[in-house]
Amino acid sequence: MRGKRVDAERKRETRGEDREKAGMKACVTLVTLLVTLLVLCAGGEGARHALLIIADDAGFETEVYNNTAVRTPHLRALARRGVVFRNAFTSVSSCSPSRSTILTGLPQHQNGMYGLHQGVHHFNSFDGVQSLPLLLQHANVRTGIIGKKHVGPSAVYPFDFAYTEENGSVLQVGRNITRIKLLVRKFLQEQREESSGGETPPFFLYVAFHDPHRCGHSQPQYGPFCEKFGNGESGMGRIPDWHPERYTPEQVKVPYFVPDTPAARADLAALYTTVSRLDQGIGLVLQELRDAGFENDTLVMYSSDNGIPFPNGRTNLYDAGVAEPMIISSPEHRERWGQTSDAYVSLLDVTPTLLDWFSVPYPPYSLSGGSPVHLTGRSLLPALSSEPMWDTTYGSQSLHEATMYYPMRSVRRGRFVLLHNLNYRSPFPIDQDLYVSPTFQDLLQRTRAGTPTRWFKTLRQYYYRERWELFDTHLDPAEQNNLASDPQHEAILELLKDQLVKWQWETEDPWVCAPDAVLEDKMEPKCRPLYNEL
Ligand SMILES: *[C@@H]1O[C@H](CO)[C@@H](O)[C@H](O)[C@H]1NC(C)=O
Ligand SMILES: *[C@@H]1O[C@H](CO)[C@@H](O)[C@H](O)[C@H]1NC(C)=O
Ligand SMILES: *[C@@H]1O[C@H](CO)[C@@H](O)[C@H](O)[C@H]1NC(C)=O
Ligand SMILES: *[C@@H]1O[C@H](CO)[C@@H](O)[C@H](O)[C@H]1NC(C)=O
Ligand SMILES: [Ca+2]
Repeated sequence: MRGKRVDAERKRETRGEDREKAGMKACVTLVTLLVTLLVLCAGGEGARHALLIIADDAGFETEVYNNTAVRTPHLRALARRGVVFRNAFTSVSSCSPSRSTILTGLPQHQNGMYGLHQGVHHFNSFDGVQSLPLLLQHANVRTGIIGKKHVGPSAVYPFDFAYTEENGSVLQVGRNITRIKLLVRKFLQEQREESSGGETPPFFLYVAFHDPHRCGHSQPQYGPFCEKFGNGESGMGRIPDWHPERYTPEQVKVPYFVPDTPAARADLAALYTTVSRLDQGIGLVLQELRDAGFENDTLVMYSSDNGIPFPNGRTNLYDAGVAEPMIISSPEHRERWGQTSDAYVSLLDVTPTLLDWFSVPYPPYSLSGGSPVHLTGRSLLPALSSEPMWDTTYGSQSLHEATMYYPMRSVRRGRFVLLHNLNYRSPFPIDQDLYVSPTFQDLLQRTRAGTPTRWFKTLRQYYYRERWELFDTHLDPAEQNNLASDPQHEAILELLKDQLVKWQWETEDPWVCAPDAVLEDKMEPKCRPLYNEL
C-alpha cells in the first residue's frame, strides 16, 4: 500500500516537472497536493495487514459448507464477513508440499518440496525460491508464524516472529488454543510497539493450526484426532479457552468416500470434536485482531492444506483429497459479504493474492538458469467484488512420505477432471498415519474377512489405477466412472491432456515427459521416447 503511494507520488512529481514549464501556479498546486499526500501517509491511515489461517487436514465439516451436524459458530461468523468459495482446491494433497505452494505460489515440482519436510528425509524447497514471507520482508511487512511450519529451508521461509514446532511443541503452538491466543496477542502487541509517530507498519501473520490433524500415529494417548488433548479429563491437561463439543457416531454425516461403518463413524465423531477446538481457536484469533484494533485493515483468509485423512482423501488428487474450504474476508470489499462463489480457485492463488493486497510485485528471477519463474496462480481480490469466470485449477503430487512415490498430475476444468497417474503400475501407497487409523484398519479387516466394507470402492480398485482418469463431476461427483477410454469423450480428453502438459512445461515440471519418455533439457528441452510400451 505504502509502496503504491510512493509510486503515485513519484508519478505526480514527474508530471509536476512537466507542468513547471507550463506555469508556476500549477506547480504550487501540485506541491500542496504532495504535502497533503505525505501527511496522509505519515498519519498511519491505510496500512494494510493480512492474517492467513490454515487448518491441518480440515475439510467441509462446518455449517459454512452446509454440514449441519457440526457446530462451528466462529467460522460461520467469518463467512458472514467474507466470500465462501465452493470450488477451492489445493494443487497437492500432502502437508509440507501444500504449505510450500501456499507460501510460494509455485507447485511442489517447481519449488522443490516434493514430500514431507520432517524427520531424516526433510524435503526442502530450492534455495533460490522467492517465497511470500521473503518478498514481504523485503517490502518491510512484518511477518509472523504461529503453529505448524513444516517447510524449509529457513532462509527460504523467513519469519520475524516464529513460534512453531521448530522451537516448541506442536501440540502447544498448533492445538492449544489458549497458547495460540496468547501468542497472537504478543505478536499484535509488538506490532503496536513498532509503531512510531502513530504509524503502524503492515504485518502478515500466518496462524497454522495443527487441528484437526490425526494423532493416533504420534500421540495415541489423546485419541485418534487428539480430541481429548486439553479437555480437562484426568491426564489430558486443560486448555482453559476450549469448550469441547461432543458428538455421537449416530450424529455424524458420513461423506461418500468414507465407509459407513461404526468404526468410521466413531472416527468422524472424534474429528468433529477436534474441529470444535479449531473453530473456537479461530474465534479467539479473530477476537485478538479486533481487540488490537486491526479488524478493519486486515485481509483474513481461511483454508486447509489438504483433504481429510480418510481413504480416497488426503494424498489423493481425487476431489476428496484436494477440495478445500476457503473463506476470504476483506474489510475493503464488503459488497459480497455473506455470498458464495463458484469460481475455481487454488491454493496456488494465495501468494498472488497477498502480494496484490500489499502491492508487492513478483520479482524476475530464474530457478533453472533458463526461463524466468512466473506465478501461474492469480490474485483472488477481484472475486471479492464480482463473480469471475474462473474455471480451471491444476494438481501436482509426487510424494507424501519418502517411500510414497506416486507422481500424479491433474487438471480440473468446469465439470471435467483429468488425472494422470504416472506410476500407475505400482499400487497406490498408504501413509503411516492413515494406516493405523480406526477407519482404515476396519477397512483392511473387512476386506480380508470378505465381509461387506460399506465403502464405495474395493481396496484393489483403490490401489490399482488407470494411467489416465477422466471424470464428469456433474454426473459422477464420486469420480467412479472413468471416461478416458470412452470414444465420446475423446475430444475433451485430448484438450485436457494438452492443457495439462502445457502447464507442466510452463512450471518447469521435471516429470513432464514421464512415464514413457525422458526429459533431455540441455539446449532445447524435449521429451525423448523410451519405447517402453506405456
Ligand atoms: C448451502 O446450501 C444452500 C441452499 O441449498 C446454498 O444456497 C449454498 O450455496 C450452500 N453453501 C455452500 C457453501 O455450498
Ligand atoms: C521461538 O523463537 C522465537 C523467535 O522467533 C523466540 O522468541 C521464542 O522464545 C522461541 N521459543 C522457544 C520455546 O524457544
Ligand atoms: C495450554 O496453554 C495454557 C497457556 O500457556 C496453559 O496454561 C495450559 O496448561 C495449556 N494446556 C495444555 C493442555 O497443555
Ligand atoms: C470497524 O468498522 C466498524 C464499522 O464499519 C466499526 O463498528 C468498528 O468499531 C470498527 N472496528 C475497529 C477496530 O475500528
Ligand atoms: Ca495436512
